[in-house]
Amino acid sequence: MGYKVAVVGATGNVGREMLNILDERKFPADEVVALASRKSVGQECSYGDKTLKVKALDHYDFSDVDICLMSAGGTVSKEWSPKIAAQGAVVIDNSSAWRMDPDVPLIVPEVNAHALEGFAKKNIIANPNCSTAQLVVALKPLHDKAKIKRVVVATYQSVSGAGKEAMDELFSQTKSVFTLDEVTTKKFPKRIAFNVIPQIDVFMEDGYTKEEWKMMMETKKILDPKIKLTATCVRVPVFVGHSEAVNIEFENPISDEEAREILRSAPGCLVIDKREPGGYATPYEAAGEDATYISRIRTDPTVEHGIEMWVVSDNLRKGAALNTIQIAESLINRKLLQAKKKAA
Ligand code: 2RA
Repeated sequence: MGYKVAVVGATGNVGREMLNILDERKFPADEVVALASRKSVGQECSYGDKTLKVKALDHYDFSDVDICLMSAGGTVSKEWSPKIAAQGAVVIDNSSAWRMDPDVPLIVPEVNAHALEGFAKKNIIANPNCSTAQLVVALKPLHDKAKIKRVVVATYQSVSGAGKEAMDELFSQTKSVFTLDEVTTKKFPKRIAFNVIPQIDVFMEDGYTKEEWKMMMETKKILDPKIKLTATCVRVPVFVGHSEAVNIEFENPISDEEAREILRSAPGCLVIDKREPGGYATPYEAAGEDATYISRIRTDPTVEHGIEMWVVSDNLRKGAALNTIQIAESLINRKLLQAKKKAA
């Protein structure tokens, strides 16, 4: 017997990608339902060769749903995840609402699938922020080898991380530049076309942004609370794919050759690292793919044991939808989730 899966926020960038990936990976679902807020009811979403009509979240009975994939933002998740979980569906949430809750596991399956064991406390599992997910996939195998002390990361994040309207804004601003029309800004604090913006999410009291804080705190929760991390998160005019320049300081020796070999065989990682023009990954190649691409691996000679590298991934996939579905797959593979008996 297969599972009944609900996708909440099915009309958004990540929700649509979730439906694609469920189909691509032949997720063992007998039934998939697309849910969203009332204003999206009746819209259509593709799931393989089927078309799903969107239903309203607030009228839905979750009592026979096994897995609920949530991508409807923090406010909706705060209200709805506990209600859905109380009806016996395990909620895998893509928002930041539950990530730091000590009773909610924050999971990247290649890194800490073992932490899933605690999910039953709230019946909610959190998916990390996109920029954290790809980072920890690349850090974990190196941490196992040489123990990471400190990470300094600068991100180059695509506009799709900020949703569909943000993608539309990059498109329309770019068009306006060419047609000499006025460039109007709504979603971003400054113009994004032909520009970069050193702010993602709101400012915190200490001058970091919330996105930077999330990278710091989530890396500690997923990988190791002893790792010190500082980040500068930047929005760039790219539609899909986040890039990161990552500087890592280790406790123990590790050469760039060793790091490259370790990453070559690490789960979820794909090393593209020829030291020649174009011998590295860019978001253009990563978009639509599952892997976390790692390039420009080199020794940082300014510290005792340091490695510098470039990490790129599709933020809508590994950074969101794919990771969510991999979490569901891990629950099933670890026999932590049985399909409910459905009424005939
Ligand atoms: C962004 N990290 O790129 C966010 C999305 N979760 O804006």
